[in-house]
Amino acid sequence: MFNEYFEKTKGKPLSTASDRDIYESLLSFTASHMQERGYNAGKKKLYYISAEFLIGKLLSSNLINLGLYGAVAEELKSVGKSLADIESIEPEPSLGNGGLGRLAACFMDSAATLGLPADGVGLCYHCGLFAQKFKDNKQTEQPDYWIEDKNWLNRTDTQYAVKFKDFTLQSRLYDLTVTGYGNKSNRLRLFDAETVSESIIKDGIAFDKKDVDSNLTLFLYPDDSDDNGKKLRVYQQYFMVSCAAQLILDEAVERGSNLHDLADFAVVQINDTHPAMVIPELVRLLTERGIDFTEAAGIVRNVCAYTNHTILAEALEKWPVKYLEEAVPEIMQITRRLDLMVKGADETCAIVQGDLVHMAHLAIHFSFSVNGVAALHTEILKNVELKKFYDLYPDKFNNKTNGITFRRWLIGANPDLTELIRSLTGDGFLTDADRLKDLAMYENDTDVLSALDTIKTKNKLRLKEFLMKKEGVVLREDSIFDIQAKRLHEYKRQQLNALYIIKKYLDIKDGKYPDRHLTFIFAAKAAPSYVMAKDIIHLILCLSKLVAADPVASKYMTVVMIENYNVSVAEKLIPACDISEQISLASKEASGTGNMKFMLNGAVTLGTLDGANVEIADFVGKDNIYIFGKSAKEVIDLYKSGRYNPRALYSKNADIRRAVDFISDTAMLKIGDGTSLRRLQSDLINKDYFMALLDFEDYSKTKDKAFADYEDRAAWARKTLVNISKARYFSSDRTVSEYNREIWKL
Ligand code: 26Q
Repeated sequence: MFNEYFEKTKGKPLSTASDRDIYESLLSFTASHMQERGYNAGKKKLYYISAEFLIGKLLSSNLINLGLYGAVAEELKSVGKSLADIESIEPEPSLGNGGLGRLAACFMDSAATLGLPADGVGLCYHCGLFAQKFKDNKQTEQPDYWIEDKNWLNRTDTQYAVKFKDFTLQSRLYDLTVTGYGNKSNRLRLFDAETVSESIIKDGIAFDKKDVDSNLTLFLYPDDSDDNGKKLRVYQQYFMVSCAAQLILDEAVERGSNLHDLADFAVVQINDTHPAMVIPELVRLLTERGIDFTEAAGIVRNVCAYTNHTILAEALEKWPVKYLEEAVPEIMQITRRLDLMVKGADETCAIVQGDLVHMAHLAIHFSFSVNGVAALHTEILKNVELKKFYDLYPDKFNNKTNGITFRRWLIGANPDLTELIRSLTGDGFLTDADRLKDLAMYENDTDVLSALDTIKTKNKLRLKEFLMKKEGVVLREDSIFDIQAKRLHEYKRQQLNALYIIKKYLDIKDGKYPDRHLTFIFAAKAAPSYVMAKDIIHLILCLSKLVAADPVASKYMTVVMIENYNVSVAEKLIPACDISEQISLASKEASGTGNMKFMLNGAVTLGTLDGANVEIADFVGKDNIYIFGKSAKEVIDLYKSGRYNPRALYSKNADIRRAVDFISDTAMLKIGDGTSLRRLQSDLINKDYFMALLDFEDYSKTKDKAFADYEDRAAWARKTLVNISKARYFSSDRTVSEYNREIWKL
């Protein structure tokens, strides 16, 4: 079919075309197969507002969902072309930082697949998350342009005026069709500012932060380390929610709402606090359209639902009153009036406190639903972090454990495993993840277990080839692949993993060799202004150089840090993984979703009882997961007591001391930057806010056990089978169905 289409539209045969020609033609071919459906039909509709949609490349995902992937791949193969090569041409839209943005993308896929009327609403950033480049073993940042002349965006005629204090910006809406499995589509509605200009980007990702009309939608989350950065974030957020609110009201009226009954026509899911200003903005627009303030506030409360994605206090947004007054004084005024409506005895629940606006408080008071993203996370919100709010509104709080779309993370990323599951259980699992249950009966089937092992090796070979081209490193497919791929953050504790690697290295230097070659893979970006995170990257890159240059150590281990981790890299890494590192300090990771992707692809988790790891452990049972470390409760109590003392651990425990001391060993200083290495070392000894030293011993012991267990190949394959089968619960189809049944009611 594509063959014909190409010849007809391009006037030449496919066999003589360049990959770029084919890629561009595939864009329009694919788009022409997407079914138009009445996007503003029906009554109630969901608006999922999010500052991030980490959608990743769309070509193969769209082809899969349209049911065209296999046929197109075959056609291309028959003329000597490879769909994989053509996919690699597509620039990746990295319109998100990590989990929260990727979750939004998975939800769009699932909502479309389930046939739910749901729009995603966000910003059309000209540059996605910065491109990471390593220089002198350190991270540097480059702008990441992703919009080429031929792209997936549909420019629309929809425009809104967004009024700031001193000026008004004109927006334009770009729609992106989100194809669900079986060609049921929804739309991602991305707003851009007409005045934005890429010419103001200078020197990496620097730009004039005061030049708001030229820079508003240039970047995803501009650096917020200085005041101008923070202000810009306020401008961005207001721009996003004002466009969203205008769109929501216009469409609801078109569907027959008189606005008093808005809650029957629209539900707004607020993805973390970033879009929380939609609350005062909706109130403003409703009053502008003649509804009185108190009624408007009540309507908005019945329309909005809020998802919390974080427990870290420093990630909870609090905006200085003066920023809001400077950018959007009317919104500040409305926020104060909303605050007065909820003023009770407890000052700590107030929205405006001193000179700060607490965005989470605004979102909780004026939503009808507040949810956490994993069972443990929701319990911590209810009983610790947001206890006062839970006491006020017990009925609002609910849990929705995260999920991932199996279309991208299984069918797309792991075609061989998909085929094996299909041959064993039939096609049902593609739309009904529960069918993965049927895999369980093969637990003792040696053919199936060895097929799983063969597939893993094949995926390792694929990764090997990819990394050979991308980084020039050579992996060994007979090695154990131990992978930690996620944003770089102290609470995720890549430093703990690095300390283990140092220990292994020193053991090898002492003549204690592992049974098998070990491959430690990291992939992570650090926020550009996050010094400690960058220090950890530096440590890992130095270790990787140290090991590579050591003739003995390199025989037993390899350390790789992959540059520029993004969705496409994840799709290559995850299917090749044996051990999935999910080692956050218990109580700190709200859920995690990488943990789900890895298990679905037959990796065994090495993790703490944190976030969704708790549910993973419950499902797979203790023989099929490696759990270590202090519990969330112990950690929370330890913080409360203020008694954590890393220096005491360092002094007492020789293993810890040996590993920590090595960070500034002369061998390391020869490779790395002493200031950075010493800063990290001193932080570990004196602060260690995320308690890496506390869990080090248990982590080492448990990791050694996992490596030892790997040698019983049949038993290991059984573990991977159980993990794949139990991953069914973590389908985002299940998550989105729960949101719909209990919150959206579409
Ligand atoms: C806040 C203020 C100023 C600037 C930036 C931010 C900011 C930006 C991004 C705060 C938070 C984020 C992203 C958070 C995030 O990705 N959270 C993750 O959400 C996942 C989906 O629910 C969870 O699985 C992860 O556990 C959680 O860390």
